[in-house]
Amino acid sequence: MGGCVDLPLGLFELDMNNLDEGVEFLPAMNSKKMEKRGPKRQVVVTILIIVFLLVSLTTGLLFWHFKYRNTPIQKVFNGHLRVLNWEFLDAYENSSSPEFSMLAKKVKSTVEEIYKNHADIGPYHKETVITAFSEGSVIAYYWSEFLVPKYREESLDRAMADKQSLVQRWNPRLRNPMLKVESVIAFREGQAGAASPANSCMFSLHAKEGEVTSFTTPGFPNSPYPNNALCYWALRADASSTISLTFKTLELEPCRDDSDYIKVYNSLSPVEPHALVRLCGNYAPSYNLTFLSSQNVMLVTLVTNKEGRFPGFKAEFFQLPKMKACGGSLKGDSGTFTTPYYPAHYPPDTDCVWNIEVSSIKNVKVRFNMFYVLEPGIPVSSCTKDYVQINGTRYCGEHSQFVVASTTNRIELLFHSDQSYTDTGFSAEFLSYDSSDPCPGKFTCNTGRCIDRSMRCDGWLDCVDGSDERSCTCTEQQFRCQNGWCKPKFWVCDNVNDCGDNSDELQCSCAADSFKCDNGKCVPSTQKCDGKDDCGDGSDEGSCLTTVPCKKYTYKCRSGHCISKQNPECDGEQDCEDHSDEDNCNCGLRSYVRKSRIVGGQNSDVGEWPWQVSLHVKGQGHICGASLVSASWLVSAAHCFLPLQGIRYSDPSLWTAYLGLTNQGDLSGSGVQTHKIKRIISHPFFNDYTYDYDIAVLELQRPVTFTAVIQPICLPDATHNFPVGKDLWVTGWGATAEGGTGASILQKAEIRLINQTVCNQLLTDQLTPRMMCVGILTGGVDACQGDSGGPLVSVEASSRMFLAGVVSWGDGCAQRNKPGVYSRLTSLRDWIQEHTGL
Ligand code: 4AZ
Repeated sequence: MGGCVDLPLGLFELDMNNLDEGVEFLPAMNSKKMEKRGPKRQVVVTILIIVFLLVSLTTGLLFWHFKYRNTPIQKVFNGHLRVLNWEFLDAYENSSSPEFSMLAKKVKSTVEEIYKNHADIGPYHKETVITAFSEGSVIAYYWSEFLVPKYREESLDRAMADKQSLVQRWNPRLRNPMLKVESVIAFREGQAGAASPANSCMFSLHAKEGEVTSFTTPGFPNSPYPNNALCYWALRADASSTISLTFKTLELEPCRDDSDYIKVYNSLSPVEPHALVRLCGNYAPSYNLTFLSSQNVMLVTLVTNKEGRFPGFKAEFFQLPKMKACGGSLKGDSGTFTTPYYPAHYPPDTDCVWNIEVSSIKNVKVRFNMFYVLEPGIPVSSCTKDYVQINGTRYCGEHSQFVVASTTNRIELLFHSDQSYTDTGFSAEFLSYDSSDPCPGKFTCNTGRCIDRSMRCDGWLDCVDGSDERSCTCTEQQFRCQNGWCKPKFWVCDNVNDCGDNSDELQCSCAADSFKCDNGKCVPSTQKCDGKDDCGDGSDEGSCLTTVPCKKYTYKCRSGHCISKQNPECDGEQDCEDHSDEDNCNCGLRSYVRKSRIVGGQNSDVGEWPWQVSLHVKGQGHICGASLVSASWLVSAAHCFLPLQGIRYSDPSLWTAYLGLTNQGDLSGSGVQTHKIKRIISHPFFNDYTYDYDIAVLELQRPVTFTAVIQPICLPDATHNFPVGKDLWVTGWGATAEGGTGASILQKAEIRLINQTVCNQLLTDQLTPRMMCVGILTGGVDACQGDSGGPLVSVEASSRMFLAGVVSWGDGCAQRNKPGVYSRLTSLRDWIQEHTGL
């Protein structure tokens, strides 16, 4: 035995010698010994190797067979079938009733029989459970579990997907079947049932004629919904009805891949092809969350993960008669029409046709004012699921206003929704037009849309196809882009590609060995990150990411060390060794991830600007805006507190701050908090002639409670850089036109930061370093009287919003080349810190 063992070892050594020169060969005398015993030993070795190989092969095969080929995988299918020869009883809605159990038993054995007769299904079927019944005659819902070897999985999937074969295999076989079934449909289980929840709940609700039925997540609104939960709400209506379901409030965990979610199905089976919507996060109260079913059932599921505390939802549903038909024939010069139940989500599985006809001497066009026909995962180029079709062209997705014109007096419009995922739909009007003058008094876009003549050649694309900006002769104040468009000269070299072909930014590029500063200046590349502010705005010392000597433009960590990264505060990255750049960052975020898509114009949605404050004076109503920067402090403009007509506006007892407010007409609305002011500190250098240092901080008598509609805005560091050309948002209840009255609904406007030198020229040298100009130089968008003191905010890294300015003054409102002037927060930041500690 000893020799036998020696030999293979020797072989290995030989092998290894080929690899490693340091291993010695066996001595010559040993090899002689081996030669002598050679033939017998070789036979033994060969047999041993063969045996070894055979054993390995068999083990491998067995291992593969059991582990991969034969080890069954568990698969669950959700299905439903229609029982034709059975009457529906109310008791079938209660799964613990004897009637339910009796029918469930029959359906179960029918399903089992169907499976048994199918060679690709029967052998792998483990269990079927009947979960619910609904009317029509009787629809039974069930799930079936299978244990199937991997190599048979595909054929099982195929067989289960073939509803024809499932029914055919059943009916002819039984000469006298107790249950006549059809439409046996099953789908692979989606996520909803795949979880292994610790908490599950099941509710069954039937709509009552003429009544609205409410339901909520467990514990709502006093305690959060459970973690690790899977809850079902089976909603039913009478046989010839459909269901309208509305989520009145919805506050779930913010959306992530594995976050909590609810799904609504147009079926009592949680199957993806019948899913209507998947919702997570938090929706503004005005967001339309109404869904329609196509039949008399709906299923709501809630799937939660193992952590988080969120309130959940409150929902309502009622039944309504099944829609008979939609679409129809529309005649006349103009008219309006919408998708069924607009602005609720249109029902699935619906087809509508509108035949529109105007007077025979005119042409007809259709203008979509709202268009939301978006199906998740479907590119707008294909429109294979839900769509609108006009003259053979399909439209889907989300669009701002657009027009489809016909060259005759008729148009046929078709709307189709498939089984799954619905959206808000469209609201449209049809209009007759004269083919020789389609837009009387207006400019006609190539798409057929009519826009104001003043919008032609103004630098903004008002026609979606840009036809309003083509073939323009540029004015004195405009720059001609290479693509022929005319843009305001102030947009040249502002670091924004306004032309679309970047030609407005080309003449400004610096030489190859130099660096382009954010303010457009060129400095030698060697001066970048040299610790000196060569640009004058610190941009050559930004993003160097090293600890540097502290300078005016370097961010100072709490430790006293300075870093040269630009705008490091609250950007989600820890830049200071002591992480102080990411401290106090509970600010600048909206609570609602989805805001309303229906509210039009420049009205703000509830909770869209949760730091916006309305400052009221007793007997006078809203006077100025302000921004919430912490639980106890507001930032506003000093000029709001100047004495006027004998009234001492600097007296804090005159003022009341309204927080969480959107509509001035609803001061006691839900979510609104009122606070008295403890003290008003205006900047001591405020100059009521020049409006230099126009800033004030206000301390509240008691701290606010942060809510979904009340949140603080982030204060930028004094070194924060808001680059010229950046789009910023201004909000307020100020006048909507110069000399006009204030707005009732909080207004918002997107405006641009303008170069300080350019603006100083426009405003005849009235700017100081504590001011900045923001606006649209073509006019039309601006802050105005009553917006003063309110926020000018910038969306920064990690979507946080920072206070960039405070509405201060202007030469009128929204005039051409007269942008609004704002107090520059960064220049006044140290003073704010000194008085508020923030
Ligand atoms: C004001 O009177 C006012 N166009 C505020 C801002 C602007 C003009 C006037 C800017 O409160």
